Amino acid sequence: MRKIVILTGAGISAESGIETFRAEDGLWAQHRVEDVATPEGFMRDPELVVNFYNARRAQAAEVTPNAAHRALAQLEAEHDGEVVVITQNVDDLHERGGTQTLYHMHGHLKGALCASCDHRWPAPMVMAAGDACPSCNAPAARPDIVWFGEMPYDMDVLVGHIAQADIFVAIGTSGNVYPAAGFVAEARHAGAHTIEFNLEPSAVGNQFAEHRIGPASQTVTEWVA
Ligand code: BJW
Repeated sequence: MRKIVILTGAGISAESGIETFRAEDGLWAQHRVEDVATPEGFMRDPELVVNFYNARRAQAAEVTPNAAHRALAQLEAEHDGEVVVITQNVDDLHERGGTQTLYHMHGHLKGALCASCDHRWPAPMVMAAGDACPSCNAPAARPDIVWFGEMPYDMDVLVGHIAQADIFVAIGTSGNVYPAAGFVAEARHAGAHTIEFNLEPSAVGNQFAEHRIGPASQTVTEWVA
């Protein structure tokens, strides 16, 4: 009963119509990372950041899971052993595609977080800068997103899953952002077979034992079949 741990990134949602970050016309070509994806950027201009995530939330609500999301749910349903999906994505396409065991290590567009007391609650479709926290009442609502310099969620649990993996798979992630980019090294250290699914080898591509090159909707579906 082999345990499969799967890390996904923006590339798995690209064919659903959500831009990736580091493509030539991706999100970081349109917005300065320092402005929209750091706590310092949020302190400088909360309205800019909240509007950036309002637009992303609206876009995510309009798209649907693609064949790669559905294939992972099928794998989980049919595999004789544990399947764990760790996503860096903040959309809900894995959930809507049917995946059950899922970790959002970089947070979620559907969440709001109090910058003052850390209380979490469901985000409205349109957040406003200065919205009050329902728990402490501070005007400190922010998107529940892990920005640069912040600790990704559930790290202890994720590291435990990776240490037990028999197969570690990364799908549609550029391998530029840590700690996620370091998971392949941890999985290899634990003795897992490692497979990368991408349009091209990632920044940590040389650490994978096997590569499946091409659009995830095809390569992941073929792998699961
Ligand atoms: C397809 C496809 C198709 C396209 N089919 N494939 C120096 C060295 C090492 C680390 C650091 C350092 N300086 C600073 C750091 C730490 C920093 C970091 O990594 N910085 C780097 C830039 C160097 N990391 C952090 O700050 C993290 N926190 C942290 O480290 O805490 C301390 C800690 C210590 C010890 C243990 C644990 C923690 C936090 C990182 C937060 C990242 N946040 C973001 C934005 C918020 C979310 C959002 O707004 O959506 O998360 S950044 C952005 O990048 C987003 C993504 O989740 C993340 C990864 O991007 P992803 O998914 O890989 O997308 P792309 O666009 O880069 O790649 C897409 C890929 O898909 C490409 O390869 C395409 O080819 C492929 N593709 N179509 C298959 N159809």
